[in-house]
Amino acid sequence: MNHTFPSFPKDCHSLLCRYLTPEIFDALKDKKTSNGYTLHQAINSGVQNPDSSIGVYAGDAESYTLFAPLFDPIIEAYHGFCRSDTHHSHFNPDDLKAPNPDTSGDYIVSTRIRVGRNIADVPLGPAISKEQRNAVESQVSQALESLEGALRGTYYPLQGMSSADKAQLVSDHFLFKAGDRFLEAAGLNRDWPEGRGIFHNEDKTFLVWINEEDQLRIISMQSGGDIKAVFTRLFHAVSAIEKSVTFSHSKHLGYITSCPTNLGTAMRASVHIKLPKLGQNKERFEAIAKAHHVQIRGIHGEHSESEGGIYDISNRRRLGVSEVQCVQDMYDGVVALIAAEQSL
Ligand code: ADP
Ligand code: ILO
Repeated sequence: MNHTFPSFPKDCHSLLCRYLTPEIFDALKDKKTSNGYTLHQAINSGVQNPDSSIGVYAGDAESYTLFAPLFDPIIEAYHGFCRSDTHHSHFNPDDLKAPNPDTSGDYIVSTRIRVGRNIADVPLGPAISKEQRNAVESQVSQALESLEGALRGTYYPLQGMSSADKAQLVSDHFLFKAGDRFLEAAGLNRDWPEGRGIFHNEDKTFLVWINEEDQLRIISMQSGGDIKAVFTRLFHAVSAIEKSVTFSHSKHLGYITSCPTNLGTAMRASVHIKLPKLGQNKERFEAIAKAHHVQIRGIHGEHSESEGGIYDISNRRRLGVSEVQCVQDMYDGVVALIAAEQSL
């Protein structure tokens, strides 16, 4: 354990840097969860990467209570969700009001909705052992390979996959990238690529990443803007997987995830959308995004840049809002952004 208070550069804006005071550091620096996860491990990603927006990762559900003096203000700042609040789920596709906002196909390239999940009573990725990770891979891949109908598919382990296949899956936006420096410093890339892989159905509209930032990332995606169809497929997929796998969940924080930004619903609903004119007017773009609780990312995942005026627009809030509300946030933001683009 490193007992020295970390130093952050002057221009550091991470929530870690904002909320880690010397008092909190001293109170938590010698604590360890029952899986042996320490404060040093929880903050290492943000210490090594001062350009982090958040900077912390949990090693298990217990991290959120043991290190609460640090995690609680970060959770409140990101989600607007307080210690006394309770998270409620509402994952019913019938209640989503989201007719395709772009029937002409001029703006929305594709729609993707994912949720993160982790297995109950197993440490999260930053604290998991190699054996536990491999056991998660076999349990989850077996559960997935027993799915039927439109969800039927095959599991492809990363180990043994050709470099060309990997590169193609990444560039087609189906597979996670290797070597993320934020995950590296969080201990999430240990033993790479063993225990990691991707499951997908034949037409790649239903996919599951195994043992990336979370043990499962359950994904529904397709071309165009039929958001309701994507949400409905995800609902059926999650319900089918839940029949044989029990996920880590708490009454207060909803689904437990390694990054506090994903707690609650663990849902990120996004579109890849062409907004070349708004892209030239950053102030207006960001103001509309902020007003509708949506986040702007580049099209090759978080921390990537836009290409050809295409952006990734997704719900920002995930905790203290329901699954239906997450998608509704994204939908309302997209409708407003299309209207603004048309007006320019
Ligand atoms: P996450 O969704 O897990 O937060 P990223 O932002 O890293 O992760 O995105 C993961 C991958 O999903 C990237 O390849 C990204 O381009 C792709 N992706 C995200 N949203 C869409 C979308 N609406 N259409 C197509 N691909 C998408
Ligand atoms: N640890 C990174 C990423 C935070 C949010 N995104 C994800 C993928 N969890 C940071 O603090 O910038």
